[in-house]
Amino acid sequence: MCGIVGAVAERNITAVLVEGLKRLEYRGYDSAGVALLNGQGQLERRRRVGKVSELQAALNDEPLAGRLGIAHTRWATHGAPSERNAHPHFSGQELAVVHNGIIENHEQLRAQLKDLGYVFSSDTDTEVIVHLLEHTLKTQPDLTAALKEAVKQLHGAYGLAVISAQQPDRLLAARSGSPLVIGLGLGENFLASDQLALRQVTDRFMYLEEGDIAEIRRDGVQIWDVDGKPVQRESVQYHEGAEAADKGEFRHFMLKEIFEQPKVVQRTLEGRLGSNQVLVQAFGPQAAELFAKVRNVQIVACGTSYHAGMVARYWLEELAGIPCQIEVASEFRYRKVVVQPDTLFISISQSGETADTLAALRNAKALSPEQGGYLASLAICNVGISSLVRESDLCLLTQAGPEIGVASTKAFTTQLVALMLLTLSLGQVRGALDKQLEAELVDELRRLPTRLDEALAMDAVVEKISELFAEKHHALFLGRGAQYPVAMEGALKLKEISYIHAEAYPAGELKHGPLALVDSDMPVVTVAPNNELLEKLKSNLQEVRARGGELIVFADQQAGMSNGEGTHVVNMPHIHDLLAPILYTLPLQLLSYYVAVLKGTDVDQPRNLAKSVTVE
Ligand code: HGA
Repeated sequence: MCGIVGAVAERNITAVLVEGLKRLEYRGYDSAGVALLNGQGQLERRRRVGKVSELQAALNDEPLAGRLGIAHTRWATHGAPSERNAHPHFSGQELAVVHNGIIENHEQLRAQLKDLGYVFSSDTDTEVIVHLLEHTLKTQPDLTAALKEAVKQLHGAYGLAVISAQQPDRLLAARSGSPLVIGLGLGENFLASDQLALRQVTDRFMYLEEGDIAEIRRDGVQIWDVDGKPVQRESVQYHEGAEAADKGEFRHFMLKEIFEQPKVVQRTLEGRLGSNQVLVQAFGPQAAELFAKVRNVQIVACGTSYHAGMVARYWLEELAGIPCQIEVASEFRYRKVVVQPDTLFISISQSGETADTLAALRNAKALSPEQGGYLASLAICNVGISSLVRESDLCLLTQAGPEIGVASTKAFTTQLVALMLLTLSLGQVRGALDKQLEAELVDELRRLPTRLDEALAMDAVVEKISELFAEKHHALFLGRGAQYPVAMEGALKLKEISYIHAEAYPAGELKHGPLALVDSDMPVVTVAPNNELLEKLKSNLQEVRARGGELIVFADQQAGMSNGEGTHVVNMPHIHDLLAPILYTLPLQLLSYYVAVLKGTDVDQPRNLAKSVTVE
């Protein structure tokens, strides 16, 4: 994924920019570039396809030096990976821009700007921004004021860094849907899409918020909010290891990672939502063309990722109208499979190094078209430089950040978010998805981090309920529809970290066998959003109560369920039914966590398990 670095200083900043790009390499990219204002007051740039090391080599051959500059690693969405499409993009010799995100109305703006005489030298959506800014400067000569004016015309997502030969004292930034952070130095200041890129130069950061525009000078920073009002953003001191390697205020990594979910879900959505629709290009420049051809989907994954894929099957068939099959990778890889024509192969893995999933992908790719090969492969993964991502045709990276706890939590919910984005993209491109429903879901996705915060606020209630499991050896988890895989994930979490034997069933299956197990020693956990299956689920729960089973029900506020003898109801925030699997996962994670703490197990490193399963 794209990365941005910028700097304004009194020293030559070429090395700072290149080092920043190197630190962003893990995100995955296809080309890199840098532009600086040189000692003669001219903008100069170097761009290369491939790794930052290629750019570095180009800079060794033809050095650049300057005190104001911007740099970028590009992961193409509009226009092939090539030197002419690599950022920074120029308008004339005066103005340079780097951009993360997608400009949805780029075609319309391109046509207007061409009519005005602007000549385009790339196929990117980004180039419209730099010409639009130059055009705005004709009536509004102040660069900051012109940027404020110009961004009003952009639809879509952007994180922008801008420099001008006319205004050598400032680096400008604009954020809408794609993150940016300012790094505060002594007599010099920096900008990046991720603070990781700037840790070698500073430990003080200021995070831009949605709609912010910033003017960054050597001796200060000025920020305007979405309404154009001057604002102060808090500056935060970074402590080494404050992110991944430190549990902070939390007792275990797992609990820390559970509580990180609103933030990482937000990050996974960033740059991928347009005003009313999902930005299909976020899957890559060929995605729309390819998605239009997809007639079937095959998902392959292991463990928690497999459960994410199971939820996606409900979504893909309901929203995109695409038949979907899912299988665990360790089975799929050793089976002779019959491939339906035009099937998209999707692999899901946190690390991207899961041995079985990787082998399944390689088998799938080895099938020739005559043998009924797959249309293309797509990876949903948390690690940009992983084998799975490198070997797949397309990828969508989850932005969960490093996950230390062996039991996966934030990786799962961000996979669900990525799979919902994929479903909406496929539905949109194939014309199978109602536009109003898509707009509604995009809106709900934007609110999702807040809903997740509300669910986490029920922490103490869930902790209390966990006491019911202290002496138990078995538990049943029930769900219906897309909540069935959520119940499976809940059971897996409980098994993994508390070593309590737990099984998940579709609630309607209860009477076909597992009901025989139900007695007062068998707690039954149920997820009950307020959907059309609720009444059926309620009947299933009566069947449990009639046998003396103790019920723990996570139910929608509007589901009309209340506490009773042997029934413990936790009221969940109301959410769109299609997104409920993401929300209802959280209390099940918390439940497992607190049960494990009560049992005194090694929560972060449960016995016999490893984080990245790189063996068969
Ligand atoms: N749309 C721009 C930037 C792509 C991006 O942000 N990728 O993560 C381009 O294609 O150059």
